[in-house]
Amino acid sequence: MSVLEKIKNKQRLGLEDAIKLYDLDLFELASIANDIRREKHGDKTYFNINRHINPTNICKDVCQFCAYSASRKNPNPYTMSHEQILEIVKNSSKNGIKEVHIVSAHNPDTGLEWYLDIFKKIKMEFPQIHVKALTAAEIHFLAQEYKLSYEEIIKKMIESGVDSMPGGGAEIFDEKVRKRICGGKVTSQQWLDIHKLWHKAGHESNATMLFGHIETREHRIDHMLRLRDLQDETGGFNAFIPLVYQKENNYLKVKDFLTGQEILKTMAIARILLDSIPHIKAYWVTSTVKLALLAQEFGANDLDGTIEKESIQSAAGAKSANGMPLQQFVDLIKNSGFTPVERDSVYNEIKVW
Ligand code: V47
Repeated sequence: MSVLEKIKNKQRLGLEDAIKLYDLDLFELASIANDIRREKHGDKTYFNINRHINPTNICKDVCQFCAYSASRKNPNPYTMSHEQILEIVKNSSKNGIKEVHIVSAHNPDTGLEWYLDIFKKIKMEFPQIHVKALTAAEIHFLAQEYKLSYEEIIKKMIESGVDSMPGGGAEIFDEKVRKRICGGKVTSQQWLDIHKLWHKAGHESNATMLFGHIETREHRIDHMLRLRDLQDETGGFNAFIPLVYQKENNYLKVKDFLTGQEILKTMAIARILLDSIPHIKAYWVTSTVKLALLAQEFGANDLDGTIEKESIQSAAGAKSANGMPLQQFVDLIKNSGFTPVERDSVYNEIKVW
């Protein structure tokens, strides 16, 4: 049976068939992914009003793709005080944010309580705000640093008020590529184990994939299929987020960058393969806004949010340092023919704009 027939019959594709999807005509692929997107979500495009906070950039790990952590290339180490963080949340809450997205570097100087206390303080002062915090890479770092099990860290996160986990730290699961781009940090299996434990504890998370660096198409498919397997087991992933590699100020020597066509094909393939992950997020920060809007017709049904301040990808060249104003966000979705639906962090609908 051909790949197209298998898709028509709603048969799942394995690695060999999935790779062939890249050989399809761009618009044929778009049409398949768009049909699935419309069946699942109609013309709704989800977004949230959120604030990203990156409390420290001091990191014990050296990921080759990272321009954010304090290093020779970015010699501006900082660690925010809890007062500074609370002030940010206070100001952002006036703008109507529903979520804080807190991701840090792996800072060995702060102490475990520094990480956990800030969640407690945010929850105490702003109980209505959803706290999405700590990637699996951070959880692994904290577990190692403080000689605790993943289960113990997860228990402490939940007790401190963390509601959901962001999808960062997944990068590319293929072990060889991973060793070259971020050797020494959480392994692929550990990343998956941590999300599994988080899901088993009754909470939801997202999953990312960093692509467009030294990986091949096959590595991307392998990454998605490992996520699909875990999702079959736990059902805990809300969204898959393909992050396009940004090339400035880091140590990776990448010669050829992705074309828009390759990015859109990857989004569409994600929508086709990840049948059990409800949402595909076109993260406008890394795909560019224009491509993210186009991605709505290639399977993506979520554009993340207004963000307000973005430090990780903008350090590597993305034009996202100041987020995007709400009205502009809504207008862009509307003008591209979709219905902007504000959501909370776990995809309950809040308002159709
Ligand atoms: O894992 C680092 C990526 C991620 C670069 O869960 C880079 O809703 C591109 O976790 N080019 C962290 N990407 C960001 C993250 C995230 C972002 C948005 C939404 C969600 C969510 C999670 O940032 C890291 C890494 O893959 N990153 N450097 C770079 N040069």
